[in-house]
Parts: sequence; C-alpha cells; structure tokens
Amino acid sequence: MSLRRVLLVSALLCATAGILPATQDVTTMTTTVVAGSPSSAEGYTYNNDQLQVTSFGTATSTYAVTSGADNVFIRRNAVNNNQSSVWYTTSGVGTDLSGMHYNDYGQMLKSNNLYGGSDNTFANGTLNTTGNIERIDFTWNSGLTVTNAFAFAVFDRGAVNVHDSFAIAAVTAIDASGNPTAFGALLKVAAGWGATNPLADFNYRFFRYANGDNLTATTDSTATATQGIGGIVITAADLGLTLGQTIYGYALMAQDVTATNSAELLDWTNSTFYPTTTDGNTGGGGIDLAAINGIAFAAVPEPASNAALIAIILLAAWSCRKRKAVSRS
Ligand SMILES: [Ca+2]
Ligand SMILES: [Ca+2]
Ligand SMILES: [Ca+2]
Repeated sequence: MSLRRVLLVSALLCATAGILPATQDVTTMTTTVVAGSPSSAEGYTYNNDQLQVTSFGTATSTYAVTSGADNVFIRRNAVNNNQSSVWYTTSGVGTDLSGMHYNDYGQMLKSNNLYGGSDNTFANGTLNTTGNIERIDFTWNSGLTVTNAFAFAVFDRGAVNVHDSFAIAAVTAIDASGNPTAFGALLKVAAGWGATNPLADFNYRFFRYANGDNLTATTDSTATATQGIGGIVITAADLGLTLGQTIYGYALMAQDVTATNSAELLDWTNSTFYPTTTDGNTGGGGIDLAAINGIAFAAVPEPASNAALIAIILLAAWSCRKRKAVSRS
C-alpha cells in the first residue's frame, strides 16, 4: 500500500471516528448501593444510603464515571428570595427517607446519590418553590482533556417526555480558587426530552429552605409526590469542544439566559443576560436535578482515538509490505 493510500484511508477513518452523536437520552443506568446507618435531621430519619450511578447507557453507547468535580459554586442574584428547594426519596417506612441529609446545597448536588436532588432549580421569585439561583458551576482543578469518548450528563426528576429545559456551557478556564473565568459555547436543551426514564417512579418529599445554600433549617417539608428520573448525555461536540482541548468543567443555567459570549455568561448578576423573572415551568427554570452533577463520564470501551487509528493503519501497511517482501525473497 502506498503512503498516499495509507493517508487517504486514515483520513476517511478519522472522519467517521469523530466525536460521538449529539444529545441522546439515557435509557439505562447501572447503580451501586452504599448502605449507611440511620440518623436524624430536621425531624426525619435518614437511612443514609447512597444510590450511586456507576455507568449508564444510551441507544448507542455505554458511559462510565471517570471523575468528580473538585468545586461547586451556586451563583445567586440579589433580587429574588435567597431560597433553595430539595427533594429526598422516601424509604417506604413511615416518613423515613432513603438517602443522606446534606447541610449544603452544592455538596448535595455533586454527591452522586439518586436518593435526592434539587427542585425547580432555576425558578426565580418569592414563593418557597422558587429562589435566586442563576448559574451552577462544577469545576475540576486540574482540568479534563477532551477525548472522543468524553461526556457530561444531566439528570432530571420528572415524568417521561416532560423533562425540563436547561442551558449548559463548558468552563474553559478557571482562577486559583476554581471559579470559571471563561466559557465555551452555550447549548440550550429544550423541554420535553427523555422518552425513557432509566429510574422508575418513586415517592419523595420536598424540603424548602430560606437561607441560601444552608440546608439545616427547613421552612416546609410537608409536600410529597411521585416521579422517576431521566437523563441526557452532553458530548464534546454538543459543547463545541475539540479533541485534545483542556476544559475545567461545566455550568448549568436556565434556558432563558440571553448571554451570547463568554464575558456575558460570566456576568450572572446582570439581569440582561440572566433574567430574574425565570419561571418554574417545564420550559422555564423548573429543572429538578438529581444529585448526579459534577461528574465526568467516558464511553466504554473508548472509541479508538484518531492517533490510535493512524497507528493501526500504519502497522497494517507495514505488515503488508513485510509480507510482500518475504514472498519476494
Ligand atoms: Ca423535572
Ligand atoms: Ca433567572
Ligand atoms: Ca420542576
């Protein structure tokens, strides 16, 4: 095989081995239960179990957890009530809850535990079902290298086909404390995704808080409901990233963000870019994140990288030449 032919075949293979397909629903989940010992908080018994996601599947790929974020930052406006809403899965015994009690909203969000999450995350207002959250950042201090297997994922509590809209952008630079200093392209995901819930309906209880990220003194914990969990994969291509690029995490926002560049995305206290009137509807800021955030995933087995493909082709070409040389001798 001539060198020109090797390069042509390599180029064709590289073109088809590009970045994985765009936003796909999560259809299956593999989980591990880490059992805890019951304890009390805010008048309830928490079993302190953790239902961890270890991998999940889409129609075409399986993704496994590769790492967790070092930092989480909850960015709030100074206009709406300084509130948070959380849900915890009920255990089936009296008013007991399955998971762990978290004292901090951000730590709860990145705890890799399907037994809890946030409710109406980006809804703005004064009702106790709303608050002042505009952006949530999950960052890795040492950065992540973008491969063609790399992905993030977002999980929402809700009914099939009515999962909430949101916006997401990769963090492309951070300061010494892990705060984003630059963002990549903004991706808006419309409401109505999730034709399959990989976690079936369960019973849960709402907890409302009126002290920012502090989750130690609930103002109301009377309401209960039943829903499942859906998930959606966000690939490097979805975020406009290139192979080999170093990123430092991602930020979630409501879909009504009007920012069109990195400088505007950074400016979460500017109501021109981050409206302080975001509603809690499915097509607004009503996303109910499962506590599976700030996790990097990778498709398994990892698709061969472009470099690996070129190496395989060159090896095959070399082996062909060698065989020809042997047959001539
Ligand atoms: Ca939802
Ligand atoms: Ca808002
Ligand atoms: Ca909601």
